[in-house]
Amino acid sequence: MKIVWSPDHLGQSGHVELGAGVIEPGYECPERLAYVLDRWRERGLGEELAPTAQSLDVARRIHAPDYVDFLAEAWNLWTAAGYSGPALPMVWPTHNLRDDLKPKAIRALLGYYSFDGGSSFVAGTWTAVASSYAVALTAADLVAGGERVAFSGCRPPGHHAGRRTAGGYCYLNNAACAAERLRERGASRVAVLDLDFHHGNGTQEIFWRRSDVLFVSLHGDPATEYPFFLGTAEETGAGEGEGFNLNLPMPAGSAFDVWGESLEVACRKIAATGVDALVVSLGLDTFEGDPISHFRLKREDYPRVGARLAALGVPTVFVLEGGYAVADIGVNAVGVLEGFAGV
Ligand code: Q9C
Ligand code: ZN
Repeated sequence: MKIVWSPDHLGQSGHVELGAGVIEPGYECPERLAYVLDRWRERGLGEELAPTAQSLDVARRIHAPDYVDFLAEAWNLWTAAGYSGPALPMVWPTHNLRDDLKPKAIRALLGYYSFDGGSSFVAGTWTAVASSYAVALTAADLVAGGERVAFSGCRPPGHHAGRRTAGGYCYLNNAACAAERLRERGASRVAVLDLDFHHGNGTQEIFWRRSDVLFVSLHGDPATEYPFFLGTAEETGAGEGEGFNLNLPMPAGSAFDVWGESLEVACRKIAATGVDALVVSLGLDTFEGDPISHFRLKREDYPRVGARLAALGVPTVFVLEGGYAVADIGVNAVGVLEGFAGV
């Protein structure tokens, strides 16, 4: 198996997020990928590749082009306005405010292009975001070129990023871009299976009206879990995309006996739909020790997940999403991959 990663992910450090009553250091920290790489090497899983150079064309189709431009410019606009700390949004065009007004002030643009206070910008954010995107596309290229499976060591993650909104530690939607690349390279239908604890609201939004990309998500019930405002079972897609969105929310506290049943439902949906390629949004925040999430998967559950996915028999791109029990993310991510490989 091959892993793609870039040291440019280190640019995303020193950022902050809005918590409950506090501004806190980002849970989505550089050590996360370091632990994955350590475990990858310890287990001798295979070759490490740098991403190949990637144009932003796919990002500009999956996202609004002006949003991609904004991500690239946000930090420069922030410092040009005289600010120095992390750029954090603070006003959002919700409900009865106008979302068709596009202000000029960077303080306002941060809210215009986000849905929460989880995705702040520091000096190295764009470098990291662009590298994370290139990592996912490179892994998709490996699979399009005939590899059975590839792992994208993405930082920052992507599944909360919508067509024109950052949020939940995400900026560009790496998994959606990987799916789009697989389509472009000949797959007639692709499934994105989102196993992160949090609903992949961005990926759902992006493919909502499309039948060529099936989106299936296992996640904490939005009635009590982030991102709260999307992810119910009744959301099934619209227009051409009707029937190509499947949400499987579960109550906080769910362990593998419940979660594994949902995985089975998800895998059967994917098999019944028929796809040429699979993108797995691999969040490890389903782990019992995760500090901000509320499922109870154990270390020994992760290889079983990988084995079930391999049984689908579809070329697969794994894309790293969340997982904040930092010292456990490597063992759990690599556990999925080893289960997939059958070692
Ligand atoms: N301040 C991903 O797993 N809310 N994003 C956390 C603590 C945001 C998670 C509350 C959770 C975002 C990719
Ligand atoms: Zn998550």
